Amino acid sequence: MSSVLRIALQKSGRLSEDSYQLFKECGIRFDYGTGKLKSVSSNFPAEFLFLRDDDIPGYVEDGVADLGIVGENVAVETGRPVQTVHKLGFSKCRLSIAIPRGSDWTGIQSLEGKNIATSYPNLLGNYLAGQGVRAEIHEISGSVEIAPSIGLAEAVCDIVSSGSTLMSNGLKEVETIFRSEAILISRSELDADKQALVDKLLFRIKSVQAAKN
Ligand code: PRT
Ligand code: ZN
Repeated sequence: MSSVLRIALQKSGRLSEDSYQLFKECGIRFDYGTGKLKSVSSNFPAEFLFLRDDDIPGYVEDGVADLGIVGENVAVETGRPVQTVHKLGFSKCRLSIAIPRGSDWTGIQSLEGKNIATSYPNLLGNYLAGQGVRAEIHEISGSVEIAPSIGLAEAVCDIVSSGSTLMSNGLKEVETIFRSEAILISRSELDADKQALVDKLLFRIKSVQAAKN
């Protein structure tokens, strides 16, 4: 039986459009946005799965998918042993610490003994440990930036792009702990047929990127 690559993409969110566009520019056709969870390409041996971004590293690790596109922030936070095949250059953002505009900041030590709200407890915990700062990390899954105004935390650690969400919540960005962009990830061991397909895909991706530079 000939091999088919299974590729996991974010169903709907900040990675989706650019991910779909990338395959389109690589000349790989498939239907998306139909509400279906799966789509087979009509002109490349690939099948696409549409998932929540947080689930993609796990599906790639477990072999449900061979490849996936996620933000580096999600790949690192989930800690799954997957390989970064290629950086894709879109969905760029940073993970930063922010505090209320009027609060004092003399450096990362200012967080000692403080409460910090975040959806990235592992990335933040590792960063603080590396800096020798002890703080209480409160994991919340969404609307992190309202935590200080409701008295839940003195600081937040959240994804920032333009900075306008922080600003409109009365917060100032004081330290960037991680920079991220979309990446193509793969399962650590692929058989020779699938690896050949990944190499073919990668060649097309690099050509598309080269044409833009
Ligand atoms: O539903 P699903 O779980 O699949 O999606 P999601 O809601 O978890 O993720 P989504 O679509 O919001 O983001 C997917 C990925 O895009 C993230 O993991 C990042 O790698 C990347 N990315 C790029 C961003 C942003 N920019 C971004 N601005 N992810 C989130 N934001 C949010 C941030 O959390 C904050 O609420 O946007 C707000 C800040 O934006 P600015 O422009 O106001 O600074
Ligand atoms: Zn998500």
